Amino acid sequence: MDESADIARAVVKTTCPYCGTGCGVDVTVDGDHAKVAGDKEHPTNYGRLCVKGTALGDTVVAQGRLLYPQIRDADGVMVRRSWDEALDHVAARLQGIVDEHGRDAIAWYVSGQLLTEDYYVANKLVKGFVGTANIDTNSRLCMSSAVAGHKRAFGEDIVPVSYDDLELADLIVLVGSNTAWCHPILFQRIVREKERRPEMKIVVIDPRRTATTEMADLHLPLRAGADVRLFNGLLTYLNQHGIVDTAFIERSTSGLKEALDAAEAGGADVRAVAEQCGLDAGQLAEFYRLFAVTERVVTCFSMGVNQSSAGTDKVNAIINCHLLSGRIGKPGAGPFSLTGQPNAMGGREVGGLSNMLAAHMDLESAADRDTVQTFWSSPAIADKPGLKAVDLFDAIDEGRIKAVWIMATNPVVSLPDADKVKRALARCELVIVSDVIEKTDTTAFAHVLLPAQGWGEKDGTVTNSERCISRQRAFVAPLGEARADWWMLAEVARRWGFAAQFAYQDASDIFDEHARLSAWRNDGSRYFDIGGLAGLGTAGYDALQPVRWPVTASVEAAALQAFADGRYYHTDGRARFIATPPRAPVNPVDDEYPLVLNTGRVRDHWHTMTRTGLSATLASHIAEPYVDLHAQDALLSGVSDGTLARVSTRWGSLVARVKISGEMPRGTLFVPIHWNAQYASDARVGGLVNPVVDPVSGEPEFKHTPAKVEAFTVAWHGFVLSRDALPMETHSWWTRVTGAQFNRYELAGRDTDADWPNLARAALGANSNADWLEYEDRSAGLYRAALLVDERIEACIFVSQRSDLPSRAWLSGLFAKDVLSEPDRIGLLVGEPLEAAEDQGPTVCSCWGVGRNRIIDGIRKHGLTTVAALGEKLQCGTNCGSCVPELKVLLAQSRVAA
Ligand SMILES: Nc1nc2c(c(=O)[nH]1)N[C@H]1C(S)=C(S)[C@@H](COP(=O)(O)OP(=O)(O)OC[C@H]3O[C@@H](n4cnc5c(=O)[nH]c(N)nc54)[C@H](O)[C@@H]3O)O[C@H]1N2
Ligand SMILES: Nc1nc2c(c(=O)[nH]1)N[C@H]1C(S)=C(S)[C@@H](COP(=O)(O)OP(=O)(O)OC[C@H]3O[C@@H](n4cnc5c(=O)[nH]c(N)nc54)[C@H](O)[C@@H]3O)O[C@H]1N2
Ligand code: SF4
Ligand SMILES: [Mo]
Repeated sequence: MDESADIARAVVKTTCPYCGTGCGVDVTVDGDHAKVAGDKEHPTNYGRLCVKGTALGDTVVAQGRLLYPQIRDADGVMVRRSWDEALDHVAARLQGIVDEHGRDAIAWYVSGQLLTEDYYVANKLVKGFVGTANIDTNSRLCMSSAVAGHKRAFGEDIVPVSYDDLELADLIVLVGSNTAWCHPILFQRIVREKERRPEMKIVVIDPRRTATTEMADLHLPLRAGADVRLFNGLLTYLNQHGIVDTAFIERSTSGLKEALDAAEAGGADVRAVAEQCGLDAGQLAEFYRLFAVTERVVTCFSMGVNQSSAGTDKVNAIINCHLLSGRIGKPGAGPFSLTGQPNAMGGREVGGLSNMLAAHMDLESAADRDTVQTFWSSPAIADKPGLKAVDLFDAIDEGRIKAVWIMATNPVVSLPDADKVKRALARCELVIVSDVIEKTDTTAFAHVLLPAQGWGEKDGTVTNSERCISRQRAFVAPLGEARADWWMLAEVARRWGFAAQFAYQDASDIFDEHARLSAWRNDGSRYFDIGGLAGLGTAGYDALQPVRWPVTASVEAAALQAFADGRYYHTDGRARFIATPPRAPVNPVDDEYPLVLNTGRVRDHWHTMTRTGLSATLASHIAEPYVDLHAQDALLSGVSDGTLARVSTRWGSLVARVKISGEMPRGTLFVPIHWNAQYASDARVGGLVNPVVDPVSGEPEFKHTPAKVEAFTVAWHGFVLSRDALPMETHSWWTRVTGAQFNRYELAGRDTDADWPNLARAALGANSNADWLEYEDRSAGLYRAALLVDERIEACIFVSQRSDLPSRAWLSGLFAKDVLSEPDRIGLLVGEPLEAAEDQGPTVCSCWGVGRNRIIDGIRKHGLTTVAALGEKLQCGTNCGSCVPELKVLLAQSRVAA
């Protein structure tokens, strides 16, 4: 046997646990390090990975893991217990609450980050054996408007487009989607196709300028919330210009007249529509024209559509246009809801939402309930929809729900009106949390903590945005006593006397049952059918290759494009046009709260940072919580770039760094969703978001809360870099950033007469053989110091009355050195590098660690004008491509400057 065969055997093929793009990953375990590469055979990414995927190895670590079951004792202290003790406790306490208050007094709140097998067992246990539908999921915050829109239009939650269709399209419309940052590999596929066929057009509809809009032929910066108006206008326009597939409409749809009437009610003239959407009429007309003249159009949409009090109507307003023009069920055409979480789609297959039943069946249908209950041999089945996420936490707050089991989600950070969520959990009799991480904003409220297996330890399947099922395979042994989420649930079921119905040996048993249920009493009545994957056995399941559903026994049915036969899944087999009269966001701005708070994602962090927060590579792109706003609004609010500001709404407030990126339209703010109490003193944006929801889907209006901005005045700004972790959480404002060889703390304080030399010594713990470099200018409020041991830097601190402190990137570089040079030491005293080249500036290309200053310098020095030339010279942008939009901006800015 040669060595290469050994290495080949050690590669485990699995799936990236981040976004719904669903990239295949090859993992090689090398000692205690997991080496990660793109899977060249996976039909999603063909070997590519974005920054987050590439840095996955950094997150397969023991740091911060929840290792053992714990129960809170009478003094409020979490105490380690055995699995048996913990599960006995959970089963008995839940049973006790049901006996006393009924089955609707307990609830589950689960997640699109569970594997399909976990998700299936959770739904089976709750809906079929507890007999309540009080199980909702964080997909309510994410995909529920798309689900509701699909069900209204198609009769079933079906995404009719595949990634290949994007490459076949001649026009791609991206609505409310920052695809470049949130679905990077999918976006790279679009960009590459655009390079191959420059005549292919990309239109982006988003109030903000983003990395995605940078790559577009046309950007429509519409007024927040105006999407229904815009697509109603398009429907009218298409109708007026005869872009109407009459044969298809007569054969396969109903409801057109009502939809057209509702669309036209707002005015049929493009200029009027443009004005209502806050758009330039010429640009809007250009979009309408492009849509009208292009047969192959895919409209991708994401959270700017779903997370709205008119989210479901936005979805249907988009679908209406595809139905009218017959641009659906054909190659390169159709509406495409991009899923957020890795298994958002799998969750929908198993009926994860509180108003759904397993295998795309309906909770409200007696026949479907009978099908599911008979298949499960279950004693009871929920017969009314359970509470949706926001209502569910209200019910906890009001004491109607007395116990909740939270799995794989962090609601204290991610729900709207999140301070209320805190209050509700503090009041709740029994809070059970299964998580992989010990300390989160939510685990702080747990009475019982159950350690779940992390990404590298779990086995099962996930389904991505294009309905492709991929295996997630374990490649390391579970840490501590971590167990699969499905196992915890099945063990509780066993304690309730349902051992026979939950007798799973491994994930393949569960998948098999799920596959069989999807085909049972189906006969083509439900499009979701993976009966062809039943009976795989453990070996077949282990070897399962990525496959798109449906996978029925009949090969022809599976190969057909969804809706190609013009058949839909309402009982009459027709699709529905839905009338969508436009509605403004529920809470308008007013004099007190004059700005619209928009919230969303940054490129290199994932949600509440429990995993991406561990990676220094990922932390270096955007290190701190920030509020982005227009220069004019900043002026009116009395704040300036780089200072701190308080952002407040009627629901709560936070403090973040002001950023004037030039990307925000007047009257709007953008705050990222990621920072929370583990990483910052006061930056949890969920506390500010209004708890308004869409009336059909129950999805929260995360993108629109009236807000105001004020200066957060501090006496000093500072930061500390230290090889040792230090307790820095006492200052007025702080944020913690993971560094490669150090911990970084950004600080600010209101105390005016701090004795820095003493404070620094106390904080950094100078020992006797340490070398202490120090500079202080009391009158200017300046202080800096560095601690050296054996010529190596151990820690440094910089304090100033002003916020423009020395470059952290330069100082990070010093921590990589074993011996500091003379110029390094002088630089520390002067507060800046002696040679400019030492300061890369903030990271732009995380894959190759290339900073802003180096890129600008490269452009100037070598007269570079293209992204390709930059890549050749500095490597930036040549791996995952996520930074290409930022490189383009830097190239453009340098051209302007020149
Ligand atoms: N890097 C990264 N990637 C992720 C995630 C992550 O945490 N980090 N999370 C994943 C998950 S779960 C999800 S759901 C997806 C989300 O992916 P996206 O939906 O692409 O991301 P968001 O940043 O939430 O919001 C998208 C855009 O909607 C715009 N928007 C706001 N209001 C409106 C409006 O009224 N109309 C329109 N047309 N647009 C509007 C915002 O300005 C924003 O640019 O990302 C997934 N991918
Ligand atoms: N303001 C605002 N809020 C938002 C959004 C927004 O755009 N704006 N977007 C919303 C959307 S789309 C989403 S999807 C949510 C996401 O919000 P959350 O679901 O709350 O965010 P995550 O940080 O992904 O939380 C996942 C938790 O599960 C743990 N975990 C990871 N894997 C496993 C596992 O296998 N088992 C178990 N038991 N635990 C695991 C992680 O450590 C983490 O604590 O946020 C929503 N909230
Ligand atoms: S695009 Fe990036 S985060 Fe999303 S699945 Fe692929 S590698 Fe993971
Ligand atoms: Mo999401």
